[in-house]
Amino acid sequence: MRLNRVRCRFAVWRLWVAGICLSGFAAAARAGHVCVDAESATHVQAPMRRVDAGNPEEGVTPIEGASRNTYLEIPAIAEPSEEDKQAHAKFKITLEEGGDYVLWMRVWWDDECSNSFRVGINDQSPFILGRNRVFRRWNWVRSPPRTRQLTLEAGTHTLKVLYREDRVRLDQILLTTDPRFVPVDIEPLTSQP
Ligand SMILES: [Ca+2]
Repeated sequence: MRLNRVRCRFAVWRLWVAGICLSGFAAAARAGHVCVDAESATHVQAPMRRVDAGNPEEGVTPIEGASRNTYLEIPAIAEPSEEDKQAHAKFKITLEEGGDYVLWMRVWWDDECSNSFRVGINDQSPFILGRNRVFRRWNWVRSPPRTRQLTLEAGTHTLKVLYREDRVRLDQILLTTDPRFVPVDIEPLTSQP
């Protein structure tokens, strides 16, 4: 009798654990939806830099409220040189399925002179993302409608976030085939192979 009760409790516990696992990986398994943290870039070209708001380097004024408290920024540059304008971050993003994607980026702009990036995907010509008027708080900006560079096949793609202006920050990058999806706050990250 006692043994049966123990077995039953064990079975319930296993179901509970399985339930947690399934719900935990639901975001990861969603086809056509990928979210990565900006600081997961495979390469960051200065003067773009990684900022850990919990442990900032000397001279860096950190901004709170980023996913994992870490983000990328292009700091203030008084007179950007040609070398400064090469600042970028490079990402490898794997898509489970092909389709027409919408790109969202969680950003922080200082003002209307610092509110955009250029984005390059694979070897295609870059497009501009941003130029909205939400300043000095984290906000999501999306790619222009029908951006042809975002028609992507399944597989691994190279995405570059490139300099256009200084005093800009990038926290998360999200690609989705759902045109109605609108991220609001920090989004759950997707596991990447
Ligand atoms: Ca982040």
